[in-house]
Amino acid sequence: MAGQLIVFEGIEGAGKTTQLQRAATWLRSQLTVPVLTSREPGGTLLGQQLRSLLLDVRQQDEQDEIAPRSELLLYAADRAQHVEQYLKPNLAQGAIILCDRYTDSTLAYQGYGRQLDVELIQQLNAIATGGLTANLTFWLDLDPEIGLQRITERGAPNRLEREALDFHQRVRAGYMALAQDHPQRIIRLDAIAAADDLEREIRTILQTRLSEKLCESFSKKLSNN
Ligand code: T5A
Repeated sequence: MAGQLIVFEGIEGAGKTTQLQRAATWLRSQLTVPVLTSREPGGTLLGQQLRSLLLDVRQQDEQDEIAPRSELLLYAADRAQHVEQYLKPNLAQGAIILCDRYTDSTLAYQGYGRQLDVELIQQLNAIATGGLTANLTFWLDLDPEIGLQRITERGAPNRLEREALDFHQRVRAGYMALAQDHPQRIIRLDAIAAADDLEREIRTILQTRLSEKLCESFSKKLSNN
């Protein structure tokens, strides 16, 4: 695969979307290869429909509550479509794709948060991705109490944001375990830092990691800025 898949992960309100957008703007100013952004769930037309099924608070209605395994399979369906229709074709063209959440979200939320079988989720991730893994993952690590406070200040929380604090604490513990298992791929950032400081830290890491991966002309441009 010619391109690079760079993923932003973390609990609710950790600042993933903020940092992903800033990183995309900076990379576009530095590189001549296409720099694309996407997200899960919701990176395709089918995914947008699945996203609304998954996150709409009306699903919280007790009679219509989404069962944990149904939830797992809906996220997997979103991912399979996203990989096939968007990620693989664009990576094959050499794009750098910055993606808001990917396979680690399912392990952290459905595996640790919902306490479904982690091995089963790994198998499902392998099926949904056809083996496509992230080249680099930024894990924005934040105390869930602070993340949820940021979300509440912003307004109407979605279905998962409404889960109890201990759910979000398990999710965070899941990310910790994943970072320990994949120290080369997953980089932990302390997301309590100011957005400008995090942006600088991410730029420095991208500069190093992409210079190693991309051809010389791109790396020259990256290191000169
Ligand atoms: N999910 C997803 C699963 O359960 N399984 C899966 O497999 C997948 C793929 C997605 C939901 O689906 C779940 C996880 C999620 O619950 P979403 O709307 O995409 O839902 O939710 P999030 O990805 O969590 O998006 P959020 O917008 O809630 O959080 P972000 O993107 O981490 O945070 P951001 O950047 O939007 O910032 C949140 C607020 O904090 C402020 C921002 O201004 C904003 O108001 N902020 C900061 N404040 C102080 N200091 C900083 N450094 C700040 N950075 C941002």
